[in-house]
Amino acid sequence: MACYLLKQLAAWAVLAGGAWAHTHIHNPYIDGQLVDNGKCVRPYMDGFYNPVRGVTGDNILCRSASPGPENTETCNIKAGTNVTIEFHESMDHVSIPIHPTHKGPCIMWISPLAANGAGNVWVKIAEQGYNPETKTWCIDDVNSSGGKWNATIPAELEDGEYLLRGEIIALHQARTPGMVEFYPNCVHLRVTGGGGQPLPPGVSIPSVYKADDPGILFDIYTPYRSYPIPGPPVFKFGTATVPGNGTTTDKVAAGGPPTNTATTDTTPTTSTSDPSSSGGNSNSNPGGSGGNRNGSHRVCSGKKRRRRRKREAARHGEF
Ligand SMILES: *[C@@H]1O[C@H](CO)[C@@H](O)[C@H](O)[C@H]1NC(C)=O
Ligand SMILES: *[C@@H]1O[C@H](CO)[C@@H](O)[C@H](O)[C@H]1NC(C)=O
Ligand SMILES: *[C@@H]1O[C@H](CO)[C@@H](O)[C@H](O)[C@H]1NC(C)=O
Ligand SMILES: *[C@@H]1O[C@H](CO)[C@@H](O)[C@H](O)[C@H]1NC(C)=O
Ligand SMILES: *[C@@H]1O[C@H](CO)[C@@H](O)[C@H](O)[C@H]1NC(C)=O
Ligand SMILES: [Cu+2]
Repeated sequence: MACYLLKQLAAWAVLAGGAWAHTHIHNPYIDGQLVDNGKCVRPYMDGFYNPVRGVTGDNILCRSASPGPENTETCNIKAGTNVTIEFHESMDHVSIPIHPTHKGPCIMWISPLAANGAGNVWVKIAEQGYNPETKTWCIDDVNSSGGKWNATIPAELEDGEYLLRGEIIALHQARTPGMVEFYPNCVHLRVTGGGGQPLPPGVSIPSVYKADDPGILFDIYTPYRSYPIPGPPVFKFGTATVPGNGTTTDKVAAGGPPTNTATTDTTPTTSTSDPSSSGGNSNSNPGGSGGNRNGSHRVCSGKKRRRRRKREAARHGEF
């Protein structure tokens, strides 16, 4: 009861105090060059900065005004170079990127544009979670770099048009089921100069996320050593995940057939809850994930735990 009340207070405090404190991808940068005016980002939904709450929330794919590719330009990018996404609270690229109460991972996915985001098409190309050495989350880094976060377009990728989905997952209320916050936006990219290899089959979004994934139902106010980034590991050409076994990777012959069985796991329940999951190879964060929590953090009982939680919550500015 007390625990329930505390959770509710926390939720209300954040809702009341931080209604504006959300974020959106304002601009991409292609190989370091700013692409201004939201060009190549799918048109924003009304309330462009609002999160999508829970794994079944509306607009979780791209938070876009229309589900189709209309009204979006496609930006050229060379395979092997970086795409940078830039998060900001307001409709400009000078405002603060994201409120410091927000903690959580960042993920980038790509899929063939022709699929328009539907089906088992999404391949994870970058992720960054929690770094236990520095005790920082990807969101902290995003904020301190002015909102920017990078992924490298694989050099091996075949030329063509792709939909890039960049997302931040904010966990400040994620200990309450259904309250995790997704901040995705989608960018249209035309890859040139690539190595000719097609994307492997991917996962479907949002069904890759389950409400009780350890990285979705997560309590940042009880102590943690690690954080399991949800979804399959980052895909790298030349490696294949073993279906059904989370993040185990096998080398396949370098330059192997493009039809390799490099399937990202299409059975997300196993891939995301596998306790042996290492969280995969983060694109830019050596301590990005790893390990797993066994769910005990979800238990909400005991005076001591409640006091500690309250302290943690206060320190994190949740109240
Ligand atoms: C991201 O990529 C851009 C362009 O390549 C580069 O200028 C910037 O330093 C990169 N940032 C990080 C954190 O790697
Ligand atoms: C987030 O970024 C803003 C703007 O750069 C900065 O003023 C603020 O101190 C940062 N917050 C944290 C917690 O790093
Ligand atoms: C591209 O981004 C990655 C991180 O994703 C970074 O390690 C690398 O230095 C960046 N490359 C350039 C040329 O900035
Ligand atoms: C799954 O991974 C474990 C630990 O790495 C390994 O022992 C096991 O053989 C793998 N199972 C399959 C089906 O590949
Ligand atoms: C979960 O963690 C607790 C505390 O570390 C431990 O006592 C318990 O045995 C673990 N349970 C499982 C299923 O690993
Ligand atoms: Cu917010």
